[in-house]
Amino acid sequence: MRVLILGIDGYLGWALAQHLAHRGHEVAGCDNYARRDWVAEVGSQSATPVPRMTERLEAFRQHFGQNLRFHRGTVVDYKFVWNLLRSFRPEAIVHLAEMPSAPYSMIDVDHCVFTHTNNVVGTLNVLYAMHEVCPNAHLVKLGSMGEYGTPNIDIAEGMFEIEYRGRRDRLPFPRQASSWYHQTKVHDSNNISMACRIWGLRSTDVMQGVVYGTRIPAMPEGDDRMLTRFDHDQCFGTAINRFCAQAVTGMALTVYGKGTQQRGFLPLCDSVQCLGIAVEKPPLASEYRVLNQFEEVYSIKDLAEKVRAAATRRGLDVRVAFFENPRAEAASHYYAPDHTKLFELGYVPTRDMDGQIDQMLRDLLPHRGRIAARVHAVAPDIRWDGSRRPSEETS
Ligand code: USQ
Repeated sequence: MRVLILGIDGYLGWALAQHLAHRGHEVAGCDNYARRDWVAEVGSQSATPVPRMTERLEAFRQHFGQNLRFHRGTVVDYKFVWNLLRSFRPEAIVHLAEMPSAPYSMIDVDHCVFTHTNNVVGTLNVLYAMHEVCPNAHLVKLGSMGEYGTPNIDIAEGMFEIEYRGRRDRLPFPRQASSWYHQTKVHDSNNISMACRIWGLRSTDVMQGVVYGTRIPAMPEGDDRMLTRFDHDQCFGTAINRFCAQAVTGMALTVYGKGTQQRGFLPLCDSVQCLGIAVEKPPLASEYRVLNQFEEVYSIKDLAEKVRAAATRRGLDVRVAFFENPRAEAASHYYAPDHTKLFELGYVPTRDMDGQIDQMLRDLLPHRGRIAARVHAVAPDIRWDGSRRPSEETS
């Protein structure tokens, strides 16, 4: 299948390109290198060195025997998107070209508005270009489990049956985001669902949990050019990844609040597995399909303990520290999201979090100097109330 990855230079994009090529798909991609710039803006760098794109493409050709067609550009430019679709004629488009960080979107009004413009306008451009150029292609769009928030009832997989004043319907499950970033994903979901309704486009909106990990099976061993980026700063590093980076540099693990908040997590290898399944098993025309994508639900405190235990087994001395929570999020809450549709489509979870954490520690140890060099970007000081002051350690 011809698959176009928007945002191919990022954490998921570069890994997904390898997974899809390994499965025999013809892959093309675009990127404007924004992720490299945003991470530099917040004073950090990827723990794993990220080569120039020309080097990445050469390595890709050597390992997968195909030339990855790469185009530099932004999805916020409509002409660029239109031309890209016209020249590659994708059968599936995986849209990862969004600003992915909740804290970055909360810095100030400029970062909030930028996140909205980049994410919402980019997705609208993709929808319009698909409508005009390739209406039968399938859009796989990366959404977020954070769109749903933490309601006090089970979370449905996209749509749910509801009875109100004696009448029944199947409606979108309520979205209650808690960051401007997550809110852009809510807007995207609404826009994509409408495009399917009025134009007959087909789309899978993937409500993805928090991803962690350094490797996927398709990634060739022993060639660092094929590694994907790995961020650990307060904006672009996700919880477990940050904890592992902190562990290898001897920093205390930064648990926010009491760490009793719960989220759904999944390893990078399962993230790309699920996106691949979505690509290979498209929905019907006009269908707006929602998949909740995570492996298991954990509290942040339990995850920090898991990382600490894994680091101890590797002879590292690690402490778990609790910081006042810079975010506005429920500390204790009910959390029971459905996630069955991917299993019905053939998803086989890896279920090896301890192994994945150990692999991360092994991959990060050679790069501990790069992480330590950006240690100032790790401590949280972006607060959801708009102030910018470092979170105090509470214990
Ligand atoms: N957290 C800590 N300490 C840290 C970092 C995070 O306790 O050092 C806590 C946060 O307070 C939060 C949880 O861990 O409760 C998850 O935070 P995160 O930064 O790992 O993830 P989040 O901001 O929710 O966003 C990430 C990705 C985003 C994706 C989302 C999926 O950056 O692109 O959409 O995970 S989900 O969380 O399911 O919405």
